[in-house]
Amino acid sequence: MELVTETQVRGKLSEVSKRFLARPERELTEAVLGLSATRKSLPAWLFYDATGSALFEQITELPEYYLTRTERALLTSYSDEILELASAGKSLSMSELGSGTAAKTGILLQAAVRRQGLVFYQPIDVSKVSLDTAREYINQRIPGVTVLPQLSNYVIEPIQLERHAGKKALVLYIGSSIGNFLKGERIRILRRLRDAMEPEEGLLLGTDLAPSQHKSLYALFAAYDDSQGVTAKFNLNVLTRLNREVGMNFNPNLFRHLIRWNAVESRIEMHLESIVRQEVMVPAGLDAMELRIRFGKGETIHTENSYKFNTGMIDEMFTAAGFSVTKVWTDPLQTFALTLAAAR
Ligand code: AVJ
Repeated sequence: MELVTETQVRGKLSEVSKRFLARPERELTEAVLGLSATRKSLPAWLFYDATGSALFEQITELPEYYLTRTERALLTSYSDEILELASAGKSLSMSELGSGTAAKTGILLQAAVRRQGLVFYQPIDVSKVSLDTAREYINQRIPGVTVLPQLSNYVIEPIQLERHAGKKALVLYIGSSIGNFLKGERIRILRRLRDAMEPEEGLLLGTDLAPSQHKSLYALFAAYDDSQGVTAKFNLNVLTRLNREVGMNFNPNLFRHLIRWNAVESRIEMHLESIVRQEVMVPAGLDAMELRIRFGKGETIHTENSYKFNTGMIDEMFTAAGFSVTKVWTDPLQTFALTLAAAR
């Protein structure tokens, strides 16, 4: 790999893509480019194929994964207040980035139906299975909601919010999904979202919070390295996905799930550590040039960042992206925050 230039890698990958890929080549090109870099990494959206999406659902139910249940409790307590502040007397429609199966969103949708009768809901996600699950779940459980699913990767594709005459949009970006992105990326995503919104429309953002006197680093570690090994499976599944979709030949048994707390960056990092010195192949395209990805023993692929926020980080991010904070809700132990912000 060291001997090949990035242009060669890109050229080569477009051949690989044409032959092997069902997905847009741009996405997997990004994935394999990450493996070709000196410090190997993969984009976090790669986790969410059908298997990965199901594993993530399992994670959200783990006793160690406090994020989902804390956010659910906040939504249960404050849905009415959130909708009251977001609507400012108008009727709302809702769009959600990274909706997954929309399990928690049901709480807000139910509250919205109670307020205004009918609600349009646009879940936006990279996972087809999750969108299907979301639509079915909502159609069965919450009459009054019209679900308009959109299969899209909001990280790299344009963000298009469904507009409805006479409705004010409320955008949901919950689950601390934004924690997957670096500071500059976070601002860029929120700015693109801001550009799709009208002034005064609301964005409800869920963020996991940094360790404090109430929240131990130990709890954070447990959340990302659970005793049943579900998170490890979730992490390792990206290798299986690359084998299937790009035709690579990873042996997942030769990698192990590894997490690190990066205090300087205030983030949990997930890595896959190569337990032996080894080589993995990206199969040859029409030019018959194979890519070999070499791993030293103990070398890692950085597969995910999960940023842990404080109020300063949240304020700064919203300001930079063209929003002003309306209100913040947190649990008593300050482990998780929901922030409502208005587009300026
Ligand atoms: C969906 C990005 C919020 O960072 O906590 C769960 C993904 N990674 N366990 C998170 C995840 C490992 C999750 N987010």
